[in-house]
Formats: sequence, C-alpha cells, structure tokens
Amino acid sequence: MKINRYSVSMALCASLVGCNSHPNELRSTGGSELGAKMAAPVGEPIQAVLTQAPDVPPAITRKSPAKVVVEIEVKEVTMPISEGVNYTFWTFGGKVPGEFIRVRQGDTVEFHLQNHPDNKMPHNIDLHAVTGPGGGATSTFTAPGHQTQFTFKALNQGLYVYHCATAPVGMHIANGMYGLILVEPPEGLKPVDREYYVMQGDFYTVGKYREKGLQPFDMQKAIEENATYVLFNGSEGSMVGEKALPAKVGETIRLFVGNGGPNLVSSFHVIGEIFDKVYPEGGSHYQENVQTTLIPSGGAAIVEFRLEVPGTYIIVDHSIFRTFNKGALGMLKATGDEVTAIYSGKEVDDVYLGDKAASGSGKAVAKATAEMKSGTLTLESQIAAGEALFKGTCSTCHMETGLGVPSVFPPLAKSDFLMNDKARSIGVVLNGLSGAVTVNGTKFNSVMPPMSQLNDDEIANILTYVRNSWGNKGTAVTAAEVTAVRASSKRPPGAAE
Ligand code: HEC
Ligand SMILES: [Cu+2]
Repeated sequence: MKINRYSVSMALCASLVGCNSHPNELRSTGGSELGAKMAAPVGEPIQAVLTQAPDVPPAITRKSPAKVVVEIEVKEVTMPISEGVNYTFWTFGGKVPGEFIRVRQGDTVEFHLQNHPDNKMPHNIDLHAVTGPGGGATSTFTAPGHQTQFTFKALNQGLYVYHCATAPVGMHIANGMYGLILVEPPEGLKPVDREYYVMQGDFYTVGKYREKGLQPFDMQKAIEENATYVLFNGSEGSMVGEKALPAKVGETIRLFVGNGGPNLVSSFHVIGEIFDKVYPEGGSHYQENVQTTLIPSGGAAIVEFRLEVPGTYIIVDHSIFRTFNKGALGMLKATGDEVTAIYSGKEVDDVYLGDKAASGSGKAVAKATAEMKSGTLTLESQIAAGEALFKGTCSTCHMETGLGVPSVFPPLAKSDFLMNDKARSIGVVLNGLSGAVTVNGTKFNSVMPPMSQLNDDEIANILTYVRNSWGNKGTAVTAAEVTAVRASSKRPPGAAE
C-alpha cells in the first residue's frame, strides 16, 4: 500500500474540519442557485480515474453529485526534456503535465496530496477549481514522506489549471508542477469522438537549447522570461512521429489545452485546421471558427474541430520561434480517404516539419548522442544524425541532392570550396557567407545566413554528413572542432551566439 510510506501532516492546519469550507455559511449567502450546487453527495465515495497526457479520463455519466477521492503523488524525477538532454522535473504523478482530474459540478472532492519520501522539496497544490483562499495551497503544504488532505466543493464548471504554490513558486512551476482539472457541467459535455490532454510550459536550463547532458534549472533566465524550451506535455517530441495523436477523418476532436507557464502566454494553433468551437479561458461560452486562441499562463481552453481531410496536423504555439527553435511542436495524424474537393495538396507539409520530417530522425540523433556520451561515436552514426538535421535546415537551399540551384545556391556535392578547408566550412555554417565565392569554377554572389543557433554537436554531425555524401569523401567533423571555430571567430551582428 503506497499510503504506508506517509504520515499525515497538518503543517498549517489545526484540524481537517478547520481546513474545509463552511457549508452552512455558503448556503445562507449563496441564494437558490448555490443551494442546488450544494446538494449532498449521493452514494459511496468514488476513487477518481486519473490519466497522464495525452489521455483524458472517461466522460462522467452520473446524474447526481458524488464524493470523489483524488490521490496525487508528487515525484521529483530526472527525465529527457529533449533528445539527449535530461532535466530534473518536479511532477504531480510522475510526468509533466500532472495527472488529469475529471469531476462533475457539485461534486465534493476529497483531495490527498502525497510527497514521495525520496523527494527533496516540500510541495503543495493550488487548484483553480477551488473556491477558497489559496485554492488548497495552505491546506496541502506537504514535506517529503508526508501526505495532507483537504476537501472542496466543485462549485463552478470549467477547465482549470492546478499547480504547486510552494516558495519559490516560480521555480516549482518552471520544473513542471502543473496540470488540469475539468469540472463538467451537471448535464455533461457533448460527446465527441476523441478527447486529448495537451499542456504547454516554458523551461529554463543553464545550457542552450538541445545542449546535451543533465541540465540544471536557470533562475536568472526564468526571471528574465528568456525560455530555453517551450514544450507541449513536458518534452520535445512528446507528440511527434510514432507519438503523434491518432485520429480518423470524419471524427470530431476535443483538446483540453492548458498553459502552465510559468511565464509565457500561448498563441495556440493547429496548422491546417480551423477550430469549429473554442471555449476561451476554459469558460462556459464558446466562440466559433477560430484560427488561433490565446491561452494565458495559468489558464486553459477547450478547442473542438472536425477532421475533414487526412494528413498530419501540426500543433504549435504560433509565437513561432518557440515552435522551430524551442520545441513547441506536436502532431495530430488523421487517417482516412482523400477528399480532393476540400484539399488537393501533399499529405505532409515538409515546410512545417523541419528536422522532424525525416522518418526515424529522432532515433538517429539519439543514437549519435548516446555514442558520443560513451565515447564510441562512429562515422556512420554521425552521418545518419547529420542527414536528419540537414533535411530540416540546409536542404531548403542546397537541396536534398546537395546540388543546390544553378546561379543561386552553390552545390555541396563535390564542392571544392567545402572539401578544401574544414575549418572554413565550419565557419560558413556558424557565421554565414556573403559576397563573391567560387565553387568548382562557377561564381556565386549571394547570402547565406549564419546558422549559429545550431549547437556544436548538430553542426559537427551535419558537416560530417555533407562531407561524406553525394560523392564527397572526408573525415568526420567533431564537436570540439566546431567549439574551437566558435571560440576563435566572431558572429555577425544579430546572429545567435
Ligand atoms: C537560406 C539558404 C541557405 C541555407 C539554409 C544554407 N545555405 Fe549554405 N549557402 C547558401 C548560399 C547562398 C551560399 C553562397 C553564399 C555566397 O554567395 O557568398 C552558401 C554557401 C555554402 C557553403 C560554401 C559554398 C559551397 O557550396 O561549398 C557551404 C559549405 C554551405 N553553404 C553549407 C551549408 C550548410 C551545411 C547548411 C546547413 C547548416 C547551409 N549551407 C544552409 C545558402 C544557404
Ligand atoms: Cu512544488
């Protein structure tokens, strides 16, 4: 029994009864509408079904209020935040976001918060669905190895964020301590074909975006709201490739979307879809035919859309650098028959996929990262990882064939300029290139922008691929060689460091 690990602590609360709301006072001041919401629970207490993203607990079919017991265990766990990058998350239930809670308006919720004995920090919970000071935070202050409980009445329907509110609050939220609680209206939500749970959050690490290894939290970046990662469901690629949200043409999809923050507001958008309905801010009224909906930090929205044509729909924060340079990219994959009367284009739009376009690209990058860590990195793994990354960055101009475009983009295939000077090629990627350049006897005079936002591993793998493809034969480029060129050359104005 997991309960045995804990002793009940009432750190800030003299007795359990004292933590509860006072039903009689509420009834006397609330009028008849509140009176109806205050109806006593019917039947035996029910253990809440909790789910981890992207899953949502089943719809509630009860016609009367119940007492619902919710038990959530806080766990501090080190998990991947991106390929080859680990982060110590603080979680409600072991994953980010926290477990999804689903209750019915008028339910009495008996909430148990357990803080795993291996944890280092005290934690608590503030549920925005709670009416009462602190949303439960003061009643649930819980030391490692302890558990607390309090009870609240779910007075208002809606989709609500919950989060940890232990000082320093921003740090607890930045480490992933948030989730969603849905309070269904008494008559329930209209049935749909599929429901999913998606929650955005911003993360702050000492290392740069995709810098490998275990990355600590960076308080200064968090204060400056300078996010290293902006993610859906707690890790880059959580809903990409094999983990894309499945769906079928003809189905209506409902997304419960939350934003844990701690800092950024989300311009939530699904590329290639129009939201038939949005319940902005998780409230009761819906707006129709919406392209992008704004989700505040500590807020939520319910979005619904019917899938008319098959294909991959990209889920983004349309504050778009977050999608391409901070990780805020998910996918929903709809299978079914083409409907060319509605859409005649390509199935998957590579333009929006970036380095996610190549199938198995994540695996190739992961393999190279693992080998690098253990000192067994092979030329083959570097080439495979580099190929995936090349497709998302360089191929737009130099083409997948490496042949470029005559008189506009020079070839990389059999390029003497590329192969004659390794350090110079590294410099071209880091610092860009402009002005006249001669490749295989042909003059080009154009501009290549600096690609210094790529990290040293990425540039090493890309150039190793480029120097060993399309008839090129060269040695590997190491991350250390890229680091050396980065240190000894100057970025042009405006380039990423
Ligand atoms: C936006 C278009 C664009 C992208 C993206 C781009 N390049 Fe270039 N690249 C150019 C242009 C244009 C030149 C020639 C610049 C000039 O005329 O001075 C060039 C030149 C080069 C050269 C030297 C000339 C040659 O053909 O050997 C190399 C090497 C190179 N690019 C590699 C890369 C790599 C690797 C990437 C991906 C990390 C990349 N480029 C991404 C446009 C691009
Ligand atoms: Cu906490």
